[in-house]
Amino acid sequence: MDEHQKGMLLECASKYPVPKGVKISYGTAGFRADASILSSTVFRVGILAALRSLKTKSVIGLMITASHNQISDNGVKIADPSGGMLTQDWEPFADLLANAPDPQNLVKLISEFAKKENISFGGVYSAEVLLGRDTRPSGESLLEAARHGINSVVGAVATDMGILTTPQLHWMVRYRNKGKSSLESDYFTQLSNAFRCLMNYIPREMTTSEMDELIVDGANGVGGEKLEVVKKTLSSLVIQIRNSGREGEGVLNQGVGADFVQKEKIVPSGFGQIDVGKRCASLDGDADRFVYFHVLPGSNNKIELVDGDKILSLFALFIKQQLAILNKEDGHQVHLGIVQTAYANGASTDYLKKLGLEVALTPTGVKYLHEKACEYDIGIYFEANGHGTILFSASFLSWLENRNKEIASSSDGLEQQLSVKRLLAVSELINQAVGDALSGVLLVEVILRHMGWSIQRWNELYQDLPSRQLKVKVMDRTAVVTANAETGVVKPTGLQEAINCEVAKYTMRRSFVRPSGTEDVIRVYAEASTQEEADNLAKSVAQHVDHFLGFGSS
Ligand code: G16
Repeated sequence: MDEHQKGMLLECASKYPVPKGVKISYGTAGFRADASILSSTVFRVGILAALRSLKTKSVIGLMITASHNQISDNGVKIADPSGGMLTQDWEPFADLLANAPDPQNLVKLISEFAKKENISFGGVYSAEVLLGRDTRPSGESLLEAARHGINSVVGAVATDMGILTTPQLHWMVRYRNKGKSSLESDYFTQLSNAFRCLMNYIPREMTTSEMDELIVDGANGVGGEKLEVVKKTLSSLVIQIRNSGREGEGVLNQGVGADFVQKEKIVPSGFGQIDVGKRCASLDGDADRFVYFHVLPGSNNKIELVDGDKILSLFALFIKQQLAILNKEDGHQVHLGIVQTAYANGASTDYLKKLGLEVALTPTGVKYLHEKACEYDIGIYFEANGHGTILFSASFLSWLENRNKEIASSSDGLEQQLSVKRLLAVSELINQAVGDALSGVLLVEVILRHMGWSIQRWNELYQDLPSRQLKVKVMDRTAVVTANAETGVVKPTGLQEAINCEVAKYTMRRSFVRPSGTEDVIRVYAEASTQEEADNLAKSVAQHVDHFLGFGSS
């Protein structure tokens, strides 16, 4: 690193001092904290993104969002050249960078890291970073901090793509690096073309009830506004959007959104008895996850939740059907794999295994699930909270494309030809970079029509085991260390034994705890044969967590 570069970094970094006493760590999906303490972190992640761009000689994405967290929080996620999450190899450096106490220290770290990674400054390739942000009020100033971070690397260019959903930014990075046009309008065009294509391949006439409207809770975030755009391009889909973030509609993620609906299992604000039985979906704050639900009759606003596990099951069933049609004649074996986390409802895993599917388990976090799903010809991954997608390997896609080209001269029957076309359209509709609520909702809608199913029929695929999720505020969440895809606690000593004792009191039960990587809490999950048992098990495990690590309030 030459003196000019050093000088630039020192000068810019001095404008973004680290707040006193703050230690921040790279979590499940980047850095996340109260927005008021994040400027220096975001500035430094700007530098990191520019370094990553120099290292990979590719465009990198930087998204300002705290997704499902409360409005006063914010955060930063990085998209690698493939559009996926930042490589895990760089997470320790991200931690060091964010916590370097002063500009001199920061420059020393960057210089050493650049040397180790063979990154040269001021070379022929200039770094380029695409910036996006969600609708949080703190987003604008944090985006400026990121821009300053990027601009403190000689020659680096920051391109502001505006207010976006997180998956849109990931998609843009992926397509830019493939040399394709990657404007927001290209994203919308791709989604609507693929959706129309799949609708055209539905094997029968649709009944009027199948054309029923879908009601979407936009979490008062960016998703509602973007869905309005999609909606205008698709005449065959009737969507009513509530909690779209317009003035007076409510606060981002407050009593609304996929995280609220999935955890609380009650209607989001703006929904009620008037919606009983209707097909509803809920997006999260940056529209990277979604769940479905229908409202149950009664005054308590309870819902029947159709979560990420059931979305996964629907997708798996559809893909399996298409592959079965294709495999019929030439015996071509496609490796289809499913990836879940410990939060997956036990009934969903049983269902998927009964379908004959291979199911793998990873720790929480898209970065783990995505990596595992890449190992298959088609990998379907979903977290119960609604974050997931379907990945198609490059070799399987090119096999499909070739088969599609040869269709006119091949001996394939009509159904096989349609299966090839359907799978190709699914690979275009569903975001290949990261879980995406907009494309996910469109795929659910088209598959339900393909199957001729209502949301109630879909929900009957299997019956969820009763479960409960709680969170416990603790002094230091890093004190909990887990193993075996987060199903067992290694530290603090004695906590796992205490959980085992609670679990032993019930039949058909399971419970685990893990530190959240996005909120300052320990999460508790319990599953049992009745709701009362699941609630009691979760409560007693939460009390143990509080006893070991908390403030003693449970
Ligand atoms: C992020 C991650 C998800 C994870 C969620 C909760 O979602 O992308 O993989 O499930 O956080 O993580 P934790 O339990 O560690 O707090 P989002 O939608 O908040 O970006």
